[in-house]
Amino acid sequence: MRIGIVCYPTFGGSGVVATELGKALAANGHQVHFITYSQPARLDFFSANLFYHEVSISKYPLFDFPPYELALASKLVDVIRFEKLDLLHVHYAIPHASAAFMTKQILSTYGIQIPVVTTLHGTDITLVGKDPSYNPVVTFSINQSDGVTAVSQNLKEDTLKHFDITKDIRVIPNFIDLTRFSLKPREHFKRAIAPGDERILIHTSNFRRVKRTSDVIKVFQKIQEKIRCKLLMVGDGPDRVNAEQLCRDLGVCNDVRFLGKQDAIEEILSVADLFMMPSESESFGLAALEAMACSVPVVSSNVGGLPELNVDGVTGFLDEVGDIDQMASHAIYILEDNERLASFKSAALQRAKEFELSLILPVYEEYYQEVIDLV
Ligand code: GMT
Repeated sequence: MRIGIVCYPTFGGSGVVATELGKALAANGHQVHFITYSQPARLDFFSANLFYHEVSISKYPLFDFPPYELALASKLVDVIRFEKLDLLHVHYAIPHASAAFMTKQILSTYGIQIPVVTTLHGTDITLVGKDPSYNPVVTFSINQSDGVTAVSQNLKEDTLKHFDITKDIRVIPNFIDLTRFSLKPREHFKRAIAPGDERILIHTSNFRRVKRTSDVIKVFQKIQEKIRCKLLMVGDGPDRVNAEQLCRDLGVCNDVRFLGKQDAIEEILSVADLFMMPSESESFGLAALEAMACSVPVVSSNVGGLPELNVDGVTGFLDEVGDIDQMASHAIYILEDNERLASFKSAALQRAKEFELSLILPVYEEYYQEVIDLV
């Protein structure tokens, strides 16, 4: 197939899923065209089947807000016509699903029909999409897509609760490439971080409010009262400065390292003993899956799609949002005993294997065919 993929090119979850899916489709013989405003973060190698088309937005003094959606739709019309694409897959509804609708309308004037699949990722529904200023457009453009997928059953239910959706939504979970995400022997790095053989905790995110990064620090401080440990904070975003300040206020700075954005996240995960994800809302929790694939158990909140990934008491624990004490006591339970830690680690890896790329890729391929046959 010749497939167009639209996504945010950033390190964020939806961009990562879209890019990894595109790479895997290309490796499976499909021709994949990424259409976005800059080179996707993980599109970092050459493949004969991979193409990247940049959406350029011209600046004009009249525009306080440059109309990206229009520039994207124009680019899509151009790429679909000239590359003769069979299907367009847009990741994250806003504004990609409505740009796709506009594209379909324009292409119909050329006698071209392009099937569109929209994948809902999370905040496009749970935060931004629900906002009354976007809701009618999001509802309309989801209903106009030829296929709609959601990354968890919970996100599907949330979408049906908050929007008047007439289309069937197919649940296709996030996936993981275990050839990349696996435990790597990195003893030298471990010794550098934890010279006294302390346990290593880790959090990776975009440091947005929804991630509750201050809870990570508060839980860490409580764990430290019982267990010698270090904390790695990976990523960057608006709440990083608050998290750093909180470390100072709580006097834990010497044991917390802020590493910023990192490419080789699997290397860092390989030295970790526990991953923390106390999010306010999380439609799937791809970062937690990446940790589990590197044999790292997860203490997370029990919201959104997290219970569909993290098995309470087996691969980690699921606690109420903001319940610092319970998260700390569950983390201590996992970390205080070597044998118990080993069994949580092994269960985390076993669970991650259920989301292996090779299992999910054919599901997407079959779904594409189903949508193409329908149109
Ligand atoms: O996690 C983020 O804030 C980024 C966001 C995105 O769309 O880029 O991630 C969402 O999509 C990921 C991939 O499907 C999911 O694994 C994340 O759980 C989801 N984030 C939230 O729901 C907060």
